[in-house]
Amino acid sequence: MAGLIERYRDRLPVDLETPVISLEEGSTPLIPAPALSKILGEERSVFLKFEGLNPTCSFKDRGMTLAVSKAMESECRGVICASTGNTSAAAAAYAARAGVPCYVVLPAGKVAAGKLAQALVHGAKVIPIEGNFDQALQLVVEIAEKEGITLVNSLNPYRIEGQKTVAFEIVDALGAAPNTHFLPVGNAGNITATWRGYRQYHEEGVIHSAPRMFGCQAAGAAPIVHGKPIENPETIATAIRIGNPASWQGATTAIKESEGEISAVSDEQILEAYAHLAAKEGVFCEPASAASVAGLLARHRAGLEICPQGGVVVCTLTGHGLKDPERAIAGLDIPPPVSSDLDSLRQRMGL
Ligand code: AN7
Repeated sequence: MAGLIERYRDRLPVDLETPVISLEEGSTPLIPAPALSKILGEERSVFLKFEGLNPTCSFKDRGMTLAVSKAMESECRGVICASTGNTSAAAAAYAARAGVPCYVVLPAGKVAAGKLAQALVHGAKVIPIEGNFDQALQLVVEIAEKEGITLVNSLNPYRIEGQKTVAFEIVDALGAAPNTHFLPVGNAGNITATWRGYRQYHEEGVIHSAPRMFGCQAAGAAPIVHGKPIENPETIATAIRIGNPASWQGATTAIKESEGEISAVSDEQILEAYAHLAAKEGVFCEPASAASVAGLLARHRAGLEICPQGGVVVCTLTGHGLKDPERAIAGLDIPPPVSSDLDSLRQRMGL
């Protein structure tokens, strides 16, 4: 399957001169979630758009293929981003592919191991700071401007343009828009982009209705819910540990236009959804991704309307569970070995 620039070329700001830097991103599966569908009942269907199956294992590849391709169209000294981890992994991979230097500025000690490994392996210059994501973003915006290095955070408009293709794929797979779409919100680029994709298909007449958009922030990092920036955001979902989202306005527009909502989910609710997805649906996503399903379950439990009887709900699972192996095994016991004979094995198997 070709990458998303080739597949959606007519709907993206590229022309035949644009060098395409692609790892064949997108075309991620829309996986039915029967256990969640059963919880909602009344023949509602829940689907998981599993963005963890992109080349660097998160949705960030969609924006990065376009941002780096456009950067290569003009003179490019290198690319830079601040990141809670996934943007840096994608930037590092696409920069490696393009053959340009990549600088990533990260909150020290707050990036999951898999993401840090990716940035390092792809040869990015990794710069941890004694500060959080919001401070890192301020710094990179300033240095990108002063040094003429291309910023590839979602302030770069091509990031959002690339990421809107997730909505195209969902509609292309379902043959219509879903009724409702849940997704995690950190810097709010993805909710902005996903809504833009639905709107574009709507304006083009590909779909005749658009879904209600439900954004889910972690309770300790929920500036949009509270209506003010959070100075010291905290959550176990480190990917969305963001206190002052760059695309705040885009998120509020998406919610208003789609008659959706932004809500906060606790770390406990996130971990419950994370465990449900792994144990009941067979899908392993990272904690931040599970915020979408946590938001769905919270809304269901509160008895609030999700979609009509027989309706369709999509939850974006933004990143792969293997990004954060420490979180995955936290609180679990790794069993000690048994001796290598059948009796010991049988005993351990509980037979
Ligand atoms: C798995 O990598 O901000 O609301 O620097 O990695 O578009 O920010 C990551 C964000 C959700 C939130 N799920 O998306 C970064 C970064 C995962 C993420 C989000 C992120 P936005």
